[in-house]
Amino acid sequence: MEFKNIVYTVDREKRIAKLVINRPDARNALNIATRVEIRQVAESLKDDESIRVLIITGAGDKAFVAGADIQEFKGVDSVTMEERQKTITQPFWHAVENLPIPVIAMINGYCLGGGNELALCCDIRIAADTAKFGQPEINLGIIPGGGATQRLPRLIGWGRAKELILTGRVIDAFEAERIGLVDRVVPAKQLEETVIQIAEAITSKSPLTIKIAKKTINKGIYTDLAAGLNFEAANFAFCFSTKDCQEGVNAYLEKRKPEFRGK
Ligand code: CO8
Repeated sequence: MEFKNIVYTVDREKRIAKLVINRPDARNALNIATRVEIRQVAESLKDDESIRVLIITGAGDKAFVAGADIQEFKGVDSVTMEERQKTITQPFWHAVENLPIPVIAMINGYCLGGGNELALCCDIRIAADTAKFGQPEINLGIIPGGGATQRLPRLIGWGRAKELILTGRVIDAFEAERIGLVDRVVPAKQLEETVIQIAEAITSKSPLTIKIAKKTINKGIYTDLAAGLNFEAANFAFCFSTKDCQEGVNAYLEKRKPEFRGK
């Protein structure tokens, strides 16, 4: 696959893929072409058993993603925007969020608007201490359109989400960690190393069980507790039909390291 707006690399040995949004001069703003390219990668990873974790980050040290590309808002009417949402933007979020493998957002600078919404579609968010977060759409006379009105309150609570969305306030990485918007903050120089460590911890497990765990958690985010618990019970039981479960239990009892095969 050839890309103009992203750099996509794969470490075959580690089974980790890395997607760098590569528009540093525009603070990695997500223009339409970038969204299409990221979606292409996500679609290609859906059935790729050889990759077990995807890392998403931004080029340079200034921004993860500073939001949608505001240039592409100029002169757009609501009919065109609705069409764009349906055909380009919503399928893009959906493709990232529903990837069967874990996705780690490696947040290395401004993480604003659609950038924060992209991070919200990832499973784990690790930030450099220099990163900054916010939903500044209100300053442009719009509301968030990439899921922040729905995903952000589910992650950090209604009150905090409303404060960020209604004021457009930009917060630093430590506040983002305190309110649960990011999972870990590390010195900028240690960002990549930390993310790789987490990715490797994941790739050392059964890829099958990892996928089941992610799917089960995601189902629970968007459903009621009873349905979520039923889904968990069914998936927990399903694990007992896998070879990896037999291997994990036997390895524990035999006091050795398990060798998971994803079956
Ligand atoms: N869109 C387009 N260009 C951008 C964007 C952006 N979001 N952010 C920065 N740039 C450009 C600037 O225009 C500037 O270009 P130029 O050099 O040609 O003038 C260049 O990047 C560098 O920017 P600054 O000089 O402003 O750099 P600073 O380091 O001083 O500031 C900031 C960085 C704080 C990130 C600042 O650029 C800024 O406030 N950017 C806008 C942030 C914003 O409002 N984001 C929300 C956008 S709306 C949105 O995301 C809605 C999402 C809906 C979902 C749709 C799909 C993704």
